[in-house]
Amino acid sequence: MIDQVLSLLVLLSLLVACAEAPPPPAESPPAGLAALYATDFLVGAALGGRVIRDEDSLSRALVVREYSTITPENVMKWEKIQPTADTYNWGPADDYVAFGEEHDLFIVGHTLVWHSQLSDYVKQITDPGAMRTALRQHIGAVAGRYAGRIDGWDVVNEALNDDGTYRESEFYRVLGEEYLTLAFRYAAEAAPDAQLYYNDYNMWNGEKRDGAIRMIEKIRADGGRVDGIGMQGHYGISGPTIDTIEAAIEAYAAAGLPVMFTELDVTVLPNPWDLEGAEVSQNFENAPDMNPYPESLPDSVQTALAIRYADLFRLFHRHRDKIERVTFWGTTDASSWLNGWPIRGRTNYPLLFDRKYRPKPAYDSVAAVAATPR
Ligand code: 9MR
Repeated sequence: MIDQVLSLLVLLSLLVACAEAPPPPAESPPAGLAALYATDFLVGAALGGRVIRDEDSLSRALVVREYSTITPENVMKWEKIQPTADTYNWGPADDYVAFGEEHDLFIVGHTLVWHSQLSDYVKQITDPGAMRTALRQHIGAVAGRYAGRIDGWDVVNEALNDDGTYRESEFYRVLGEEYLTLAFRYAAEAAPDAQLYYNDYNMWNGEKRDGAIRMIEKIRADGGRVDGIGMQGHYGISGPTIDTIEAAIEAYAAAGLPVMFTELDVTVLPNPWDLEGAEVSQNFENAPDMNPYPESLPDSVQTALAIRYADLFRLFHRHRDKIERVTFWGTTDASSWLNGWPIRGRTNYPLLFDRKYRPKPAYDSVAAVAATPR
């Protein structure tokens, strides 16, 4: 009898032990930066034409693995999507949106109203009524076509000078500041469910920052809906300082404007003119000392880039309650616009993936920031 009770006890303890046995190893956590920052903000990349046309399957795989949001680098710009008043070129934009939907990504539209890459027919308009019509037609057609599918639009891009005054764009010359409110009102009409953003470079600059806040307060007072600020984020290794970027994030948030970092990259090449930002009309002659790393990036610069990215992502993480998205301007160093600006034909290294699609030390440092208790 005692023996039977003992064996029953042994059997019972075995059953309990089995019940408490650790579960089989869980599947490894999802790879990629978006997963690492999933509770903080979306992370994504801009897609160039080759990626959108499915001519670069490695970049597509990289985007699907790493990111939760995409932006079209060029295919939705005015001159591409509506080259004349009555011609539309939907194909590449349709492919872009389909790719985002297929992979369940947050899809950004870029950009409805911008002075650059603007169709000639718009540049020729001088009559205010005709300009209002052109704006409404363009925004209505483009934002309307993707209503409910594009999650957020850069409605107006780069409307300000660095001192916070209005840029003398075609729109401004014909309509004055009225065009800003109209753009946001037409976008809200055409795509009522999309987030609507104002997007610009050098948004850390105090004068520009204050000008942007004044401008958006005016748009809002006049009945436009603005849901957030796009700080493009075309930065250098040592500037702008983390403190200046931080002050801007705080100022926008205090004005009721969540922040997206929309076009992040970090140039490592010489910049003797102290150019800041992304004024696309600036271009200069190439020379050997302007292109110091044509073959590969020295370790010291690779490390400096990794440290810069870690500093930026520590800042972003600290302000994750104010930041909704961080988008890199491109997928790999090979296709970055910074190989061609402000000097054509250079070899730059501004992103997290090298020319062979391999993660760089900067990638590891961004991933490590997500993994470290901060
Ligand atoms: O990355 C874009 C590049 O391929 C184009 O040639 C350039 C033309 O204007 O525009 C680049 O993207 C810009 C973006 O649309 C707005 N902010 C500045 C970006 C870099 O110039």
